[in-house]
Amino acid sequence: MKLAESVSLDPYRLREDFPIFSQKMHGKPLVYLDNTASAQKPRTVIEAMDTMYREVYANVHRGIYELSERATQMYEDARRKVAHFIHARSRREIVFVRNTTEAINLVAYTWGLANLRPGDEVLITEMEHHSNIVPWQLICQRTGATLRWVPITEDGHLNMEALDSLLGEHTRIFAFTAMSNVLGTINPVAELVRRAHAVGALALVDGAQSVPHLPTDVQAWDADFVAFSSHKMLGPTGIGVLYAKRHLLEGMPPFMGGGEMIREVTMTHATWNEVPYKFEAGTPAFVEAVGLGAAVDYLSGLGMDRVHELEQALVDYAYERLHTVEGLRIIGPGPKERGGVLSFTLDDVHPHDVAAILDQEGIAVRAGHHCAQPIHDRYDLVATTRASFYIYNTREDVDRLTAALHRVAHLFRG
Ligand code: C6P
Repeated sequence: MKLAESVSLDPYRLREDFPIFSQKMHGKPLVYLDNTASAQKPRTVIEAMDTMYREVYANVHRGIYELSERATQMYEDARRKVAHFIHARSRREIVFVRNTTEAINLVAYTWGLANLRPGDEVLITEMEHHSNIVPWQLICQRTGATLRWVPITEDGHLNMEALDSLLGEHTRIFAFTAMSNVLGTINPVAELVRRAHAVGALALVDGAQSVPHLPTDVQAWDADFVAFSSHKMLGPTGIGVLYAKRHLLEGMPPFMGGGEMIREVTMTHATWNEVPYKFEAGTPAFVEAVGLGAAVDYLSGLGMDRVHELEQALVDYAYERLHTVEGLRIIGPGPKERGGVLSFTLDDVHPHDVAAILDQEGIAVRAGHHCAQPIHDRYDLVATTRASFYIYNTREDVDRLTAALHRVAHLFRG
């Protein structure tokens, strides 16, 4: 057994890789618990981008001079690393986009507009982020297709019986999240894809929350499309990924028109470049892609099984500790069935007040509907406070959060 597989990760050691933790917030060590929104960056990611700007900066796929060829090589190496990380068959199945939102829009506006008709159905779930709702609403309005929703159970799971009755001969695509950004629910992706395929539908997986935290194997899932963002997996903002099976990419019309996505342009028509370049119009975010490649190296070095194991232990601990706060209610499934995301209410205290008080303690959490209003509607809530973990969070962070929440509860009761 390799050493990397046998030893648990030490978050105290890992924190040292993240320059942001060397500062204080309101005079206290920073407790960063907003990882579901965006994760912090290790030195290796920052340095990879810095080096590229200093030493290898030139536009990619356009120059026939040494610097551009080196930059292109680095950009394509990043694509290879991402393909390997999620077990894609080939780097050609990796389209670089801006983020998860753009990846899902790309599928909706290309595959969706080309294939959906009145009478067709697009199936999503009640636990989706707005990124996997609004593009489908827009495309259904334009094509006359119908949007249908899989409901969730009280304890935050997909209602699998309802799913069976919703999937049918009219379903053209089932688009669902692998892990909820509010409930933390980890969905049985391979099983959901299998059920979609059984009725002849395609399956799109929103991997924004799962790819950064769990091992990903798109071939084992047999997913048709998977969308995720670099900034949530220790990489830079401005770059994300659409994975798609190659034959689907080849059959889809382009999303945006412009430089590099073409083979030939005349005054009357244009033909398209091969995939994935057909979908990468204009100068891509190549420095960011290299930063994402460095993030993938970092996570691969840790091992995604160990990342999950570390977060699982922390979420177990946090679930127990937070329940010591009077009036606190966590929504979603039990700790064994969720990733490192805990959204909660605290009696009648508004989540914005909770977050503002925690901020004074140097603790960063998110408050609001987390771009997932239908989930909040489902639980009759307007907003929740959310604490979310990553590899650099410690039990001490959870203890500080718990102590601060005790103070908030006391303040508002008193
Ligand atoms: N959720 C959160 O605080 P972008 O913004 O395109 O990188 O990711 C969108 C997105 C899509 N799906 C899921 C499940 C998500 O959680 C997110 C982003 C952040 O919960 C920012 S709103």
